[in-house]
Amino acid sequence: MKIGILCYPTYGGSGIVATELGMSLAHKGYEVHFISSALPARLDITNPNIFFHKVNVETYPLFEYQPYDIALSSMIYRVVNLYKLDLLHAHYAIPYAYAAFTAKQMLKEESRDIPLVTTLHGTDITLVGQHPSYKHAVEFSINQSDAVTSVSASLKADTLKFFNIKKEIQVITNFIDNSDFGGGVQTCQRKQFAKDEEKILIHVSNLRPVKRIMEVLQIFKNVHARIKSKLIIIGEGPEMEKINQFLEEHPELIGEIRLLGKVNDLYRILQLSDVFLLPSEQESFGLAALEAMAASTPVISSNAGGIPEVNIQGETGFMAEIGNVEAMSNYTIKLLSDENLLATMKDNAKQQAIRFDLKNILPVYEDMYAETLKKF
Ligand code: GMT
Repeated sequence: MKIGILCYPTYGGSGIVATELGMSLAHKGYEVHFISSALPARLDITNPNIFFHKVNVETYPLFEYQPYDIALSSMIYRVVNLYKLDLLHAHYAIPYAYAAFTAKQMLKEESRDIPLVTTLHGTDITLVGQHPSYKHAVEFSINQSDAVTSVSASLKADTLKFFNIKKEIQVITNFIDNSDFGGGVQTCQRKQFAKDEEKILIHVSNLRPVKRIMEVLQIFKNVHARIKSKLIIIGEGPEMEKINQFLEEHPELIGEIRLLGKVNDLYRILQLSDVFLLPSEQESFGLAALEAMAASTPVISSNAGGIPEVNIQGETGFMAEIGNVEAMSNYTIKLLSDENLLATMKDNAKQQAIRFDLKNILPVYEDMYAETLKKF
């Protein structure tokens, strides 16, 4: 089967899921064509079954804004024609499902068509997709798709609540390839970040307001007052300025907080960590939390959206109401001051990641593709 994957190339969760899925399909022998504005961050382009098609947006003096969506739908149409694709899989409703619908219309002009699967990832439904500028286009794109999946039961419920959806939505949860998380931790690596007696707290995100980064810092401040510890923050984004402001107001914490930006060997650093902080305001699933669990790192989080489907209260970590910094701080202190509890939760976190292993989820995607093609 030849599959076209439409996704964001950046470090955001939807792009990561799309890339990991595409690479796994390619390893199984599918021909996978990525259509995106840049090479997706984790894409291994050396696999002969993987193709990348960059969407080029021509500039023109008349354009106040570059019409990316038009360039995208034209590229989808061209790739479907050139490589004789069997199925399109859009990750994130806008612009991908919307542009794919337009490409399908172009094909229909020539009495052809291609099935479109749309996977809803989160903010396309709960945040940006709610905006009046996009809402009707999101609803339309979902209803025009031939199959629709969502990454959690919570996101499915939100989609049905916020939009008038006429299509069945199948929940196919996000997944993790646990084989990427092998190997023991070498002390020298840990020593690069903390002394032996210190615990390591970590947060990984694209530092958008929805991640509530100030709460990550406040939790760390509370924990640090009680437990010898360091905080590692991985990622880049608009809230970075707030982190700098916090450090200006708390110069005593400057040496205690490491800002690593975007890193490629994320797994290695997760494996060194003792607890992952995720106080998000919204989180359809929380792939970052699952990645932490795959590295045997328990999670202290809010209970937003789909997080309770991933982080099990008192088992793989602890959850508190969104914004309850005190509870999240106390849970972190409780976890880090009890070595037995920490060891148990590290094991439990790994077991939870194994439940979400790629080998369990990939066949569900394959069945869904086969079923979609059959019905088309
Ligand atoms: O917010 C992000 O981290 C990026 C965003 C995206 O769509 O790229 O992530 C969403 O999709 C991820 C993959 O399915 C989910 O794990 C995240 O929970 C979800 N983010 C939100 O809902 C805020």
